[in-house]
Amino acid sequence: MERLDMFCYQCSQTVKGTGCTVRGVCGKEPTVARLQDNLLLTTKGMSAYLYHARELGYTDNKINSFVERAFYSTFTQVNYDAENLVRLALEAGENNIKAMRLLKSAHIKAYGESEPTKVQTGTVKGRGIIVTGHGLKALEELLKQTEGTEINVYTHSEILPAHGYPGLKKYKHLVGNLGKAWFDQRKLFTEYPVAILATSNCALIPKEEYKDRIFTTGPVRLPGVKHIDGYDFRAIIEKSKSLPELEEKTEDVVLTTGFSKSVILSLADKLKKLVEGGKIRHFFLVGGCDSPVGRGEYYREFVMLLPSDTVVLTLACGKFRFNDLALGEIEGIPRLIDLGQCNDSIVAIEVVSALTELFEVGVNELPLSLVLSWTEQKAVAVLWSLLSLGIKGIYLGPIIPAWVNDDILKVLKANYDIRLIGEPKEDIKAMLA
Ligand code: FSO
Repeated sequence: MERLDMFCYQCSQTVKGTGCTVRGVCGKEPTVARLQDNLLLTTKGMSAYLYHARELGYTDNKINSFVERAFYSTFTQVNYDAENLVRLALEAGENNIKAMRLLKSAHIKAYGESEPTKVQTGTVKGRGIIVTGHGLKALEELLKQTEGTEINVYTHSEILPAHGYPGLKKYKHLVGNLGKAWFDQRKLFTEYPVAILATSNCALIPKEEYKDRIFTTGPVRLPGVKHIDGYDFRAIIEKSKSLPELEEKTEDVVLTTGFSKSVILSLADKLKKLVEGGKIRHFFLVGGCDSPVGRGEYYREFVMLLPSDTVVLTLACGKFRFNDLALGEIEGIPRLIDLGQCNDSIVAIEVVSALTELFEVGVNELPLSLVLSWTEQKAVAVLWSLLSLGIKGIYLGPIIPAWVNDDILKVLKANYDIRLIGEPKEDIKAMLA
């Protein structure tokens, strides 16, 4: 029987070989197909935020009905209209703002508003569980169930901002953070012989070395890995107890996370004075999803080269490229401000909107530049949110998003002045000019 090598969902044809060669043959222009891909990615990103909000009991039917419409618009032979697909992407961006707001408010209602918190890296003596992903609800349930067991809980990657929430930091056995962005996990999880809980996307297929001590929950499934339905974590706690203790080995790097909208707004008058007095020249929002491909080190070089009269706001796992740097302060204002997870882009949006009021200028006249990384998954939803707000001149990298072809790039450049990252030094010069 002939093997089905690939099914093209754009044209409903099966294709032999490793790549689709028929795009365009079905009557859809490749650009239309790519805009459909973009809409799929954007809606997928938004769905992740909706999932975590629903876990905490919050949902919004208007956003859900948009998600249905957006997915339906990516059906075979339903929408060939490139302009309409761009409009849908902008609408997805607007809905993603609502989804992020829903999730932020769910997090605040459940755990209080986060506060700047120092997070130790390295290990403390005792048994441990590493939690990776974005799922605060899963982390909370694990913290409750491990209380008094002498098991220490560590965050990894995007769940680092959990340390800032009063309702989570109250657990003394939430002891620190291990590792950086999501793609170091195969090395990290091999290095630390403890149990691991994966709570969301960005879980990698495990190595044999730790396959028997990693567990998944929520939407995550990994081949040959035990899955925990609901929030009964007895199996992972038992596993952790059967594993050796970690040695006391704290590292020198102490991370700071948990800057909330309220904290930033409480600094508004001071920020205004510092900007007007020439002490703060420019703000940068540097963040997004970290990519193992392309020139990811650009973001570290970029932040390191910034002049000392600038402030960096950051969020999502892209910050692990540089959040160990000691950038110091400008008259009490930290030069590196971690706003949280990728969904906390809503905090960045609200802070930017507050800055426009504070300085009485439009968003594109603010002394602010945005430098985003890897706009393929949730970050693509965030990108369209920013574009839907009319923000121009955003820098993208470290690779061109996969859904962008030359025609789409032309439109993004013409309508939104989208730029691609180049050399950090030259980019900084252009942004400050
Ligand atoms: Fe990073 Fe992953 Fe959260 Fe993304 S851990 S890469 S799609 O999830 O958004 O920042």
